[in-house]
Amino acid sequence: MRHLLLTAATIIMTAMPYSVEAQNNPYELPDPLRMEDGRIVRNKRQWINERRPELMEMLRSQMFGREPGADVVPDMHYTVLEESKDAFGGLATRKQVKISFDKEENYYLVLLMYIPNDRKGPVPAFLGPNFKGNHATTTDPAVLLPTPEKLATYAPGYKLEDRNTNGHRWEYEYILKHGYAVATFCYNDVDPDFHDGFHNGIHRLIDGDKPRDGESWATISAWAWGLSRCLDFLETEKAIDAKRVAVIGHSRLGKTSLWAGATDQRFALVISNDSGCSGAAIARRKYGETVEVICRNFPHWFCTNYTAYGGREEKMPWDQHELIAMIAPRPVYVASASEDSWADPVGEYFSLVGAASVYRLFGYDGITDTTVPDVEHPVTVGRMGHHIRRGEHNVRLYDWEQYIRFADRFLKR
Ligand code: GTR
Repeated sequence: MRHLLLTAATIIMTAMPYSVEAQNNPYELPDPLRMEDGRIVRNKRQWINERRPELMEMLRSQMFGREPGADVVPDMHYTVLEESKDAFGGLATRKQVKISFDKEENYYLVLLMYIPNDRKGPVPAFLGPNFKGNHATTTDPAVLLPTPEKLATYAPGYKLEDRNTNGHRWEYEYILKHGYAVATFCYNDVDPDFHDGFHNGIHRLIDGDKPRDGESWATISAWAWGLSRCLDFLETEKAIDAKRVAVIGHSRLGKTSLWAGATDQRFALVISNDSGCSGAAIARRKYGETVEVICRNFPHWFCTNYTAYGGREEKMPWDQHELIAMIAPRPVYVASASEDSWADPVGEYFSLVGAASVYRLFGYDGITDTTVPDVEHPVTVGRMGHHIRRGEHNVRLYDWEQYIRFADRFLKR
């Protein structure tokens, strides 16, 4: 157990189970309920109509950039590439759908879905991007490989992974047996994960050679946009209840799932797995990865205005608890791993605590305990969930067990 001293809004760390380094950086978190003009938000109507739009504007203009809507791809269409009822020995229907963003199908992602066959009516689902291709999430030999043309658009030197290299992150059979569908696509399909000045991926189709500025959307926001387009598709998929879709992502894709949950309120539940810096972790703690480091190493992830906060986190007019607050009143789950100090598990926990006042406005309890829970002591309070898995930066069965337990409370009929 760790103990924290909480004085006004200042949090000082006093004990450190996750790292040998002391974290002696006192900081003051912005109050999510304080408007820019100093007024305090008193009720949910004020939050919805005034404060939330103000914060969204801040996050768009200063961090993720301004994402377009669905209207920029009027020719979006869907093609079923493959469908079979025999996945995992008959446990599920596998469906692979090409979601094309243009008429010529030069820009597309392939959504892999597994839907439990044992169902009465539409089922809830988990939707999340993957890193290495759909085929890398499973042993299932029927999962299509990316075409050589598609592969050539990914980062230079990107190799076709063997099947199942990331299978441990996608516990399909476990998820399906619990009554959920699951849908995934390779994030490179939407925007390849390297910095090329935004000439490739969905940016090329939507922005062409349009000049960019400090607020132009970047890659995380493109991935989140892709998640919303998948949800558009799921709204047409009869076997899945699009009103009960949990968006999930790990690490950079956990940052993405949080932003997708913020920008698209159709997502019924949001899960951040080890999202760390610029995801769930409080930036002002400057613990593990910092804003400066992330902007230097991954200049394509955020809008360029964000770089101004590198080394000046205390000057940020927001902090990451306010990204969590954007999800309110929908259920949110933040997970960490005990060895993942780069992602700052303590800071990830405190963003939940910092967002609790917003959930309160809606009449829901949140996590408010200022003692960080022990490793593998999951906590659910009201519409917030949290755990710290023992081990490394990853997604494991333990994580899925907690996500399903949490989702069962909100997405099951
Ligand atoms: C790291 C990066 C993190 C995290 C991680 C990942 O290199 O510093 O912010 O996103 O990659 O996505 O696995």
